[in-house]
Amino acid sequence: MRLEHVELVRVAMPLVRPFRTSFGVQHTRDVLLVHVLTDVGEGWGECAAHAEPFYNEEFTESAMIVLQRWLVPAVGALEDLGGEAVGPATLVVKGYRAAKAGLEMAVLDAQLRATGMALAQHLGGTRDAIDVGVSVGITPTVDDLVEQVAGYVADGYRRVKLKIMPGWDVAPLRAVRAAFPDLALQVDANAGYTADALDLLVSLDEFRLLMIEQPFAPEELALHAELARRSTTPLCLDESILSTTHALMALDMGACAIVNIKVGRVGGVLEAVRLHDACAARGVPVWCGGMLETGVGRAANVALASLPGFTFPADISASDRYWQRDITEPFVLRGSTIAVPRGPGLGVAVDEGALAALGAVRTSIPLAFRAAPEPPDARSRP
Ligand code: OSB
Ligand code: MG
Repeated sequence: MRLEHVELVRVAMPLVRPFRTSFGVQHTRDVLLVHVLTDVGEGWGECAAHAEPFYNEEFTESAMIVLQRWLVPAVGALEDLGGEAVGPATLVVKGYRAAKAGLEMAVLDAQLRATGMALAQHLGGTRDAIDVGVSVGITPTVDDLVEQVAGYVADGYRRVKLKIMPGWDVAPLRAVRAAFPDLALQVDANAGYTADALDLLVSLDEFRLLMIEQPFAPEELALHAELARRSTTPLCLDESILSTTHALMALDMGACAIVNIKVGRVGGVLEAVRLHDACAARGVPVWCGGMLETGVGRAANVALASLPGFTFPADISASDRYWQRDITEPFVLRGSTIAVPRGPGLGVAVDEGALAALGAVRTSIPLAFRAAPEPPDARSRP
């Protein structure tokens, strides 16, 4: 298989409600899709980078530049392309894991569509439906939060993650826990706290949380380990874990007991599977995180979460929790689960009409760097 053409498709997707975290608020998702045409057919991938470098260093426009200048040329030069070749071919580029993940996803989609195999099957998935939860942003008031949580519980979600930050932690948790005494509840701080909050974070033990996700900055592994020693609530890392190696280091240090695995944060679904396998070998539970993906990235997340080591509910909610109209067929909630697509590749079809209606901007990446075919040998001409 070889690349014949690549285009980047950027589309502003309005969220059904604003999503506020410790690093800011989003009203619209700046979505970047990677569309590859190969000699065996097309494929789609999604780059999970956000419009701003507030979750991590990457952002949509930086990802576009890196894809155009280095990642697509490196992969376009391969004659024997397959999903597993994308990581090695782009290793020379440091970071930009969401951009790499988007390109790898598109190549895998094309490859698997051509062979008729579903991504979940290719990755070693063992379930046909996955347990999912919902991630609830910071709201203007505690009453608004309780009302939103009630709506999601009524929809069928049985695990709720609340975003917290300094000044928005004990009071909202007390109110939600009082309203839903038995709800599976966890929190995510997106690195919003510093060492002076250790006592406060230990005090969250009273809310019987499933886990606390990433309270401190990504590099503060020792501080996470200190909190883990002092509190009974398990710690989970998100932003700190960029690869399997990072996860093993964090586990060795006692900095976490649970790992959030995100395709875009670790550089692609194949590294995500390696990370899953390494954690499974140590008996460490993992779960699949989300980055407000469209149906394209969501399909990859669902396939990944069908692997056996994903034991906590995923941050993969139904499409209608994010979008009025998704750009693929929507993922729907059945009970508290989402079905794993069975079709070839990602198993979803991109709705070109939806992309056009949303005013998607398409940028073609020329493959002109590729050597022109050898001219026929002059001596063999008549
Ligand atoms: O930290 O898990 C996170 C969304 C964007 C960036 C970071 C995070 C999130 C979420 C939402 O929590 C998960 C989802 O529903 O996609
Ligand atoms: Mg998180």
